[in-house]
Amino acid sequence: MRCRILGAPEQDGAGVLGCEMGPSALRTAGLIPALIELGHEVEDLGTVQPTATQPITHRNPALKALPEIVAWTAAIAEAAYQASKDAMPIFLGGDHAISAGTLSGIARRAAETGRPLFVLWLDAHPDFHTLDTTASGNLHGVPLAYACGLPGFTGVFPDLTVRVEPTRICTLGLRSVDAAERQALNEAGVTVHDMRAIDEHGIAPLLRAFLARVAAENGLLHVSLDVDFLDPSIAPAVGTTVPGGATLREAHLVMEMLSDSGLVTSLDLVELNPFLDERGRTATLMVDLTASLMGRRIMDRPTRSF
Ligand code: HAR
Ligand code: MN
Ligand code: MN
Repeated sequence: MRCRILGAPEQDGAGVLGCEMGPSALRTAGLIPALIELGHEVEDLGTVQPTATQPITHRNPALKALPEIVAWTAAIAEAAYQASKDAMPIFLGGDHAISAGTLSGIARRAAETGRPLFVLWLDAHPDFHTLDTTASGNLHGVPLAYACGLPGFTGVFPDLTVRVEPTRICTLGLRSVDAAERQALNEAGVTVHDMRAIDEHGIAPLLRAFLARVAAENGLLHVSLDVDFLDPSIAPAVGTTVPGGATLREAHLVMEMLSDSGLVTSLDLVELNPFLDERGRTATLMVDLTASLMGRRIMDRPTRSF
């Protein structure tokens, strides 16, 4: 597989500073050698530069760093569109607001291929606020809603060329959902597998059903992996830890099933805050999970299946 690495050191979307160092930490933890070791062709495109900021005012006084996030979104969307032409882009965040750009750029690319775009959102949070419903004003809480074309972004965020179809999104691992998000997720028809569902059914059948849908429709699959999908005991380097997250084994299983499916066409690694890490363990874990997604195995498997 040919991969393109893009650093997006955006940090103003999170309430805690430090995600700016995320791409460096992922590189330091050996992301690129790990991919090469697995036989992939890796092209490192370096760091996305945000466009110039313009003053923007908004009726929601809580919004933080709106001009900066808008500028990042425009630049990342264009970079994502370009990088996804003939390779698998891997976006190194940066806080989760980068996905406003990655998703909109990938959706534009997908539309040209004529194949439907599916999104797997691995996160404690759905990040499904609009600019009007967010109470914290931290814009890493809005990217999925923006990419789906929910109301209120028009004229503030960059216009969407193509929106992501909410019924083709599956969220896995949710355990911190605000009331407005809950309602919006239901109305939009997003598939939600919260932590309770994972506990009741196991993570594999839930993921398998989604992958079967993607395969049946010959879809493209964008995976967005937020560090806080993982339990804080194994992944402390994130500003928004939520107890009760995915275990090491659940997370690796997800990655291995994704790899076996052969369906993943783009990837976000987001919310890593190296300032909060312990001797690089979270960065190292994110690299290990990426390696599993990209083909690393304990043992060969007799058949390729998910
Ligand atoms: N829903 C909360 C808010 O809007 C928390 C959002 C946290 N988002 C992330 N990315 N850390 O998932 O403020
Ligand atoms: Mn998130
Ligand atoms: Mn999160």
